[in-house]
Amino acid sequence: MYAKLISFMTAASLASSTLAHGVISSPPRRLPGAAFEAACGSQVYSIVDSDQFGNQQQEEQNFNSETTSACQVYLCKGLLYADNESNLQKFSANQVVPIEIDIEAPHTGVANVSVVDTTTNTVLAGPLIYFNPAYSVSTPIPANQTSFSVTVPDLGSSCSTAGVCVLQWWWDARSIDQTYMSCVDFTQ
Ligand SMILES: [Cu+2]
Repeated sequence: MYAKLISFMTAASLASSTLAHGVISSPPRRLPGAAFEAACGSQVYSIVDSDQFGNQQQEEQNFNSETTSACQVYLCKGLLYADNESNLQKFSANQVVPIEIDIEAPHTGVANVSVVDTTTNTVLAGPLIYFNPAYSVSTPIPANQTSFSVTVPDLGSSCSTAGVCVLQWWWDARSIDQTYMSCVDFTQ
């Protein structure tokens, strides 16, 4: 009886550490597609396509001979603008952008949103917002960590070309070595 209960609990806790976790639900985020599959391989593609809430480490653990150097999972989880041209947003200087985060399972960590130049994987502006602790397991998640706004600054000409700039939500739970990213393509 006890053994059965314990094995059930172990299975449940294993499931919660491998099941997933968080994405931007609005504005439209980068999704997996053919370009991502070509860069990262079919196995990594299947993992992300079947569960978009997953973390970057899970992708790395599934790198194989199909995975190319173009698979940069530390940036937008490796998802690519080429698969997401129809999701491109336009944000003017100082536009206030509402962001919704869908958290499927919390993990205590830190999180932020920044403007990232995807051609160099450098932060152009931000963090525009920062949470510490973020999405804690020890308290209810504050509403302003899943529904908030950021102000996109004047980026000059840095983000005038489609596919260069993203708003990247980045959530890092060091305690369990899981990192989540979700990106919104935009021009200004
Ligand atoms: Cu998780």
